[in-house]
Amino acid sequence: MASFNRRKLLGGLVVTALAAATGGIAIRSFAAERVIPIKARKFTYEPDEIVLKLNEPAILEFTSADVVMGFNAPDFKVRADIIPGQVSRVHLTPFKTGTFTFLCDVFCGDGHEGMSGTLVVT
Ligand SMILES: [Cu+2]
Repeated sequence: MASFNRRKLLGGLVVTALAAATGGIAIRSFAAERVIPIKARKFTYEPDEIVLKLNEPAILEFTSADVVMGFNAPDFKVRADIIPGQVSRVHLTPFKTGTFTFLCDVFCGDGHEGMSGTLVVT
């Protein structure tokens, strides 16, 4: 009887420790992800310069002011469709520093070719 109670107690401790560990990780990653709202409109992004920190997770939150647009940052192999009435989220943890170009990769009208922005990772 005594050994049974002991096992039960230990089992309970393991479960509690696991819950605390996973809960802790979830809270930390949530807090660390900086959310950056970006509005796309013909033929620009607002802001058109995004500054991120190396190895710091960020969520880019895109909305469109008019038509369907795209976001493509080839240096980090991330892209998204930006659809009016929706929020498009791109998770990006920059793994290199520098100044990079992102661009619209969905034809959105005359001026589309020049629709780009700058991603600065410090
Ligand atoms: Cu475009």
